Amino acid sequence: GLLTVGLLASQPALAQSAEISAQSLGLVPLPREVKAYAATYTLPQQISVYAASPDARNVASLLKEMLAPLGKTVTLTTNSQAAQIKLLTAAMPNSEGYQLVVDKAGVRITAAGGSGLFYGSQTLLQLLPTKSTASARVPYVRIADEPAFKWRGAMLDVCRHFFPVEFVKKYIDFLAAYKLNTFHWHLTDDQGWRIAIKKYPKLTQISAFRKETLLGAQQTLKTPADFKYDGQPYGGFYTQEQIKEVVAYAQKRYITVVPEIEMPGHSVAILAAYPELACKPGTYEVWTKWGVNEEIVCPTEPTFRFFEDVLTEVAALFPGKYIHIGGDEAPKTRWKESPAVQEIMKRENITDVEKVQGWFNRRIETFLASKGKKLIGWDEILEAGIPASATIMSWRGEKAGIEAAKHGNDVVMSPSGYLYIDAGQNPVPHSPNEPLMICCYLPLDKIYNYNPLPKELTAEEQKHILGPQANMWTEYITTPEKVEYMLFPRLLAVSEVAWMPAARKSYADFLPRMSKQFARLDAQKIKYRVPEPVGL
Ligand code: TNX
Repeated sequence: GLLTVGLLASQPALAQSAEISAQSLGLVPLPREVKAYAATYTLPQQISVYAASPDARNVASLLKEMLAPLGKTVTLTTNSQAAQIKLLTAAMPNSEGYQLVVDKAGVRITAAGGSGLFYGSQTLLQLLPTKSTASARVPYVRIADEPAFKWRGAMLDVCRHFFPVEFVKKYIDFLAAYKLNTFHWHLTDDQGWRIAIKKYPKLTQISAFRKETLLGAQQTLKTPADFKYDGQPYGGFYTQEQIKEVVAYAQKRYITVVPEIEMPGHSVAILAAYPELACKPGTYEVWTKWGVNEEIVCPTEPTFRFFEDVLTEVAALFPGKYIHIGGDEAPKTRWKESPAVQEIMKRENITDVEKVQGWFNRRIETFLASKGKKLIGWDEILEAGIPASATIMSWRGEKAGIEAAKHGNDVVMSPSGYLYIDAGQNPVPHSPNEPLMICCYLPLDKIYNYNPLPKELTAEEQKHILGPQANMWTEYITTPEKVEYMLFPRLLAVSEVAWMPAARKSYADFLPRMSKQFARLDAQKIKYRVPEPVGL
């Protein structure tokens, strides 16, 4: 394309070196256009980086951190001549795209803004040795790159098991290294509420802790006597200061944090602290099982007041435009029995109790809009009836996502059969080294070959597909090490699903590039799963 012509014309020096295969560089995700050459440029131990804009200076400070493990020091300069790495800005068709050129004049990364410069820096890092060495040689390259999708997400469930701030930051680093830009933080669920809300202190005093944790795989347990617990109280939460710290950390790395506050289902932890929000006030406990709980908040005025207060604090903490309101798995057992709900149905002229959730969502959506936020929710919110301004996260396959896109809603594709990375990595359930398998075997090639753009949609409708998202539910993923094990190398496949157009992907081509990344994971002491050799 034009980009190539422009780059070529300005880089006569490159033509003098023999070309080598782009594949041999082992880049993940594979950039859109790569030319690689046998010649190399050597980065000195003390690198000076040219950064003239605030975005470039931010990326330069990240480069400093990224290069420190290689024994390099980074200083900033505004003298472009003296710099080994130049971070340059120029108008580009894709705001997240970048160009990376390495030749005898050094390294030049050009992008429209900070995110592109950051992605170019991540690509540069992948071209460098993984360990500290005196001469860090970078192959001459000419790379032009841009993402296929603008939503490139991964979720972490911190409710079923809690993960400390330090690990949440590490998770964000993982996403950033593979050019994802959205971190969905699942902050509330039946088994624990994890975000401090100043107006409701009992959410952290009571809702954040459960009596004990279930041992063993729930789906194999038949009678109550089969259920075994560890007898240890379990929980945790993030203070608002910690939330701000994580948001700022992500923002610096061009990652938007989407907080999820589940409603009206997956809410029994709220009832444990505020039982007056139930249809029938009683005593409730933070749940110690997994699955779908019938005890949910009642869609009455005190509940609206509660969520409006909570969302007011949440909206102030998270600068991104989306707030995820859950919406999944909300059984209407209690609503059906409730005279208050019957009254609402009469008043609002609703004949099907399931549709009360739609009415509930619309009120929440209006409230979010008043705070300048957009509603996103699991695909159940579509069934309940939702305006076109809501975004749907399609998890029960792609059907709801397809329907929503046809309807004019924006969609994030997160079908459980392809992108639920809590699913087993080993075909044999409950094999040693694997966490208990919550559901199913999800092989790497199935993730890799997922195409977020359904063929059922026209080109116009496909524009509503914002992108894919992988989800890490943590019922049986109890520690940071297990998260890393379930995340790697799958994150690399997810990265190519999100960054590359389907037509350019090839699993056969991906595998050797993925293997080259293992040295990088080893250097960070990440305990990834080594996939079995192909063909076995
Ligand atoms: C379904 S996905 C759920 C989660 C579970 C997950 C386990 C979704 C919206 N709801 O509550 O953790 O399955 O894979």
